[in-house]
Amino acid sequence: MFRAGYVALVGLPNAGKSSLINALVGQKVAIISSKPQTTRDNILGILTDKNYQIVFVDTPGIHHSKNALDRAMTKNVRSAVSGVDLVLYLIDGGKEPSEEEKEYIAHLEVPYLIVKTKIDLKNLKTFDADIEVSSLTGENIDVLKEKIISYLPEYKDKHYIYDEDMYTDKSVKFLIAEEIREKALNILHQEVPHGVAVEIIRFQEKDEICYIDADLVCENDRHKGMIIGKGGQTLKKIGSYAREYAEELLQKKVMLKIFVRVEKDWRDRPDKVKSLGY
Ligand SMILES: Nc1nc2c(ncn2[C@@H]2O[C@H](COP(=O)(O)OP(=O)(O)OP(=O)(O)O)[C@@H](O)[C@H]2O)c(=O)[nH]1
Ligand SMILES: [Mg+2]
Repeated sequence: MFRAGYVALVGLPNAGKSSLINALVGQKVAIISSKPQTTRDNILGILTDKNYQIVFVDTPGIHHSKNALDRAMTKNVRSAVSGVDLVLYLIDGGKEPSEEEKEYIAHLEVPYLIVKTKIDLKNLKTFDADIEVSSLTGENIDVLKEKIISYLPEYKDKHYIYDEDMYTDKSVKFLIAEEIREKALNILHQEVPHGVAVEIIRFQEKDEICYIDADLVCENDRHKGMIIGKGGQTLKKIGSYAREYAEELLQKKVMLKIFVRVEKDWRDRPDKVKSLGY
């Protein structure tokens, strides 16, 4: 029997959803950072084997809506949860689940597993979970995989929802834009990261080389200054890490130019949020 279906990863910001999806798929499909609210879109990570295909949906962390971007993210979570075969509800092993979370879980209308994450950490809290994992060490990832498969619908013949060799639904362009955002998130501090978006404005791939121009969008001139850094050092660092990733992904030389663009308070403007792809 072949099994195939959809599994959504849901939980508070920073619970470890993107890290777990990457660990399950065995490829980097989603960016990760220590700052909450890293993921903004629903991102698919696809794991195919001869007997199954699991389509994982990474989602933005559940949080209260403050601006147009937050509202778009909340909508993404809601749409991810409807119609899947299984929800993995992730709880950071170092944090006690809140009443609000328990209530959210109780109201889920699809089968779910509570997954306690980051169990490699010290000082874990004790709470009930269906499975405990570490994306960092890989502990229990295979056990979780087997459990997940048992929830998926069965088919007599091979039933691929996506091509066998696809590991994400996102384009190379999207993956590179996200990588730039990840590097920016990891290098920048305080309030800057949340107001950052990336737009690829030129993507020209030739046999030997790929030319990529990207706009790193931020909310005001002060942030722009912080992103560029003293003598352009910060932006240079972001660019060189992201270029390394792009060269690995495309298997060719990449000329990456990043420009910093200010879109005044874009997160409060629904039209801007939409035009930036959220
Ligand atoms: N020690 C340890 N840290 C982890 C593990 N999984 C994730 N983390 C860390 O937890 C932080 C958040 O991880 P993410 O995977 O980005 O979390 P997320 O739930 O996708 O966060 P949002 O996209 O903001 O909702 C990062 O600093 C990760 O490195 C783990 O198994 N062990
Ligand atoms: Mg994430």
